Amino acid sequence: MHTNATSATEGGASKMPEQAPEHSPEQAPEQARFERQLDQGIPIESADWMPAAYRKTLIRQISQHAHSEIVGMLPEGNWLTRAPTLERKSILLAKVQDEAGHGLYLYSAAETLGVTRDAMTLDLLARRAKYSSIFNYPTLSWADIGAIGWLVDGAAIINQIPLCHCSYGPYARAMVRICKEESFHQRQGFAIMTVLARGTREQQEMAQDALNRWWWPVLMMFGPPDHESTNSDQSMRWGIKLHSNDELRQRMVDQTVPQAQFLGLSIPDEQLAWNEARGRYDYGEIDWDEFRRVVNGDGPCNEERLAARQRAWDEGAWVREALKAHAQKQATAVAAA
Ligand code: BYC
Repeated sequence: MHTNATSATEGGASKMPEQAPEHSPEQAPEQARFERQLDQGIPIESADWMPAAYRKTLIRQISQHAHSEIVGMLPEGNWLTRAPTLERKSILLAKVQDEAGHGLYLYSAAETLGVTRDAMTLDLLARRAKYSSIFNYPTLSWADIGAIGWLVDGAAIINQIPLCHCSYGPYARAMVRICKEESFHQRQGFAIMTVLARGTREQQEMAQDALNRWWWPVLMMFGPPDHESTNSDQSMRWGIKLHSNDELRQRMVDQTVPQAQFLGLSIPDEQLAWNEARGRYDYGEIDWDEFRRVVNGDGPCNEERLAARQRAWDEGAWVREALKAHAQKQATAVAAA
C-alpha cells in the first residue's frame, strides 16, 4: 500500500504535477489566461494551467476542510448510542454519514489537484495539516448535539455557501451538495434545541449550558481576525475566499441572535448589543489565546481526536490492501481481454 510520508502541501505527495515557477516568462500566456478566467468568473478546472501557489493553497484548504468533516463525525458519533429516541438516533446516524460523504467529496476534489488521499491523511496524522478547531471540544450532553447542528452547521453554511461560487470548479461543485445537506443538519439541530427550550426546567438548563459552551468556539470557526489572517488577501484575490473571516463571523452573530431569542436562550456575551448605526450587532472580544492553543494542539480533545483517526488508519490498512489487490486483478483481467 502506498504510504507516502511526505507532505501533500509541500509538493512531496506522489503525482504532484510538474510546473514551472509562477510568473516565469514561458508561463506568461498561461498566467494571463488564468487571470482572465478569474476576472470573467470562469471556473478553473483541474486540467487548466494554474500557478503553483494557487494549487498549493487549494490543496491546503480543501484537505483541511475534508479532515474537518471526518474528524467532525467524532463528537456526534459519541451520542449515537445514547440518542433519546429511535427517531433521533436515525436522524443523527444519517447526519454523521453525510459528514463522511462530505469528507469523501472533498478528498476527491483535492485529488483533482494531483495529491493523493493517503498523503493528505498522513499529513493530518503527522500534524502537518489542520482541521477545524471546533471539533476539539467535547459533547457532554444531548443538548450539545442540538447546539452543534444549530450553531456549528449554521456557521458551516455561512462559511460554505460562498464556496459554491469559488474559482476552482471541482471544489465549488462539491460544495453545492454539501451545503444542501448542511441545511438539513442545521434544521435538525435547531429542532432539538426547540424541544429542549420548550421542555422542563432541566432541559432548558441543558440547552442554555450547551449554548454557553459552544458560542465562543463557534465564532472562532471563522478563523483569526482579518488583520491576523495570513491567507485571506491572496485567497480573496484568487476567488478562493469571497468574504473575509470577520465579515462571515459578523453574519453568524446577526443571524443567530434572533434565533436564540426565539428559543428563549441568552447568548453568553454581556457586550452583545444592536448597533443602530451599523445595522448589525456589536459583540464582545473573542479569546484568541484559546483559539491559538486549540489550533496548535492543546484543546480539550485534540489528542483523543487524532488518536481516533490514527486508529482508523491502522485498522483500515487491510481494506486499502484489499481494494488495491482488487483493482490490480481488474486491470489484469481487462488487459488480458
Ligand atoms: N481551525 O489565514 P487564515 C464543518 C488556520 S467543517 C483550525 O484566515 P484561511 C462541519 C488556517 O488554516 C468546518 N485552523 O486561513 C463538519 C491558517 O493556518 P495554515 C471546516 C484554523 O484558510 C462536520 C491559519 O489558521 N470548514 O463545518 O484563509 C460537521 C490562519 O488563518 C481555523 C472549512 O474548512 C480554525 N477554525 O481561512 C459539521 C471551510 N481558522 O493553514 C460541520 C473551508 C483558521 O496557513 N475553509 N485556521 O497553516 C475556509 O473557509 C478557510 O480555510 C478558513 C480559514 C475560513 C477556515
